Amino acid sequence: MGFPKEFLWGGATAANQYEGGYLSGGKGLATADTITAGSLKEPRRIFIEREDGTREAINRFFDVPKGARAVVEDGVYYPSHVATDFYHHYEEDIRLMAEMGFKAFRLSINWTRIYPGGDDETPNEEGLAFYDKVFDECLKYGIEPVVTINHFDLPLHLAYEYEGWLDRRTIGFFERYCTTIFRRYKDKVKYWMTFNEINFLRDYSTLGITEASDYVRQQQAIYHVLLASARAVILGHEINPDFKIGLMIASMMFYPETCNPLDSLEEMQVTREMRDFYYDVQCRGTYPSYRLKEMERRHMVLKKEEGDDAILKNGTVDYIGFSYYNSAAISGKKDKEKSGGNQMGGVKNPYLEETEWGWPVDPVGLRLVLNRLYDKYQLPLMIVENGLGAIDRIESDGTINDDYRIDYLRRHIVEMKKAVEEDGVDLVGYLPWGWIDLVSAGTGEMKKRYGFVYVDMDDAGEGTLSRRKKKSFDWYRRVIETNGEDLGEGE
Ligand code: BGP
Repeated sequence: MGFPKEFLWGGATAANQYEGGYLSGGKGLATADTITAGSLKEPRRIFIEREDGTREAINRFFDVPKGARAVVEDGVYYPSHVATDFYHHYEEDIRLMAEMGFKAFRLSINWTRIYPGGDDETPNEEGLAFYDKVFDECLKYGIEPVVTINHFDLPLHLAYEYEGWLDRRTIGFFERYCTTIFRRYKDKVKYWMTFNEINFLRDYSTLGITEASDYVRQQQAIYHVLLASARAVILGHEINPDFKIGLMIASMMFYPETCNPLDSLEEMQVTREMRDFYYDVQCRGTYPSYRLKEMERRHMVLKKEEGDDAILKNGTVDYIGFSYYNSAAISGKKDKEKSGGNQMGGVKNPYLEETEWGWPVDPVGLRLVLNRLYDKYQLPLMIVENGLGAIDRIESDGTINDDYRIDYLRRHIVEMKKAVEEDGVDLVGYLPWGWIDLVSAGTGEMKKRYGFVYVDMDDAGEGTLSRRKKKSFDWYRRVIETNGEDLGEGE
């Protein structure tokens, strides 16, 4: 009973929030490098430059008007530029992972480190060599790298010259990037994921398109992303048939707020639109009927090429990677009090407490999601993000007693254990988010910390970047050592 012997315990990160070195070693600029810091109240922004040369800062999720483009503004602090500097700390950090007994480490490769402009003919050797060093260091300790090929960043040049994913040629550039990294790392990396939280790619910074909220433009760009993902799976298997190539979807559990059938209907639609559409395409290899009907109603005809259907069909994934932080209650009524959540929220759920950032905490929701996904898609599952963003305090004796984080993780592990032991879900790994402190994707803050390891860096980019273990470090080390049997007090 319990977790399988080869269960992948570890932790997760993403280049744009962790790596830093934003122009080091020949790296090009990515859309993520143009997003400012924000907070729970102040949105992250991007400076856009219009055709007439005027500049203005706008909410990063708002539409960039046609002809305008995101730029890096002088004198503005951009959290991705240094982040928590994995670029210069990778040896120390991987040693810390090894100390905790990590079996796996999820990181993303920065596309712009390999192809600085996205459409370059040849890759940047210095960038490739950097990840060689990272993977070698992991393998030295028996840590399996789990690689996200694209995590919320896009070469800025592709946004400027091609409107990013709106242009079909971007699929070709992505294929070139995938071919390069698959060949280069084919004996070092086995687990890959194509696009991080593919269900949240919908704005300029993730899709690279202006007027991104326009339905036709957005859907066409997403279609190209889905095709690119399928092409990556096909290519990867040609290069190394042993590769395991997965998807990555933000997978909250959605509940109807009440047993009013209208709430249920709304919940079904939200689940499809926000989550399952992406599963259906990437696991089943075809657009589901509800999406085809929706496009028909909106008079949208996808621009396709011959052979596309076969690409989607043949490029289905080997496993499911997903993030889970919270659930969301869905109501058919518009005037309800809202709650927060990972990139999207629902209405207030009176049964759940919320984090300092307003995200409902729902460990049972994790068990439900695991079961729903396994029932429906029958593929191995890997939890590649889960965790608590909270403010940590360093005590006068230098310790950080993050019992709240331990409590959050413990309660989620308890539920995932039930999903394995009692429900028979095929769960292969648990890689909690931000095993070390890094920049928040949602707010750009440093004070929203997730790590077992504290990094001395603040919201203004000030700090020594020194590392310090939190109380949760030893707790998680013990969890891994006992393969999830000893979860400490509170069980
Ligand atoms: C997911 C992302 C991560 C990560 C996490 C936590 O959406 O894949 O990149 O940051 O959420 O969210 P946040 O950083 O906003 O707290």
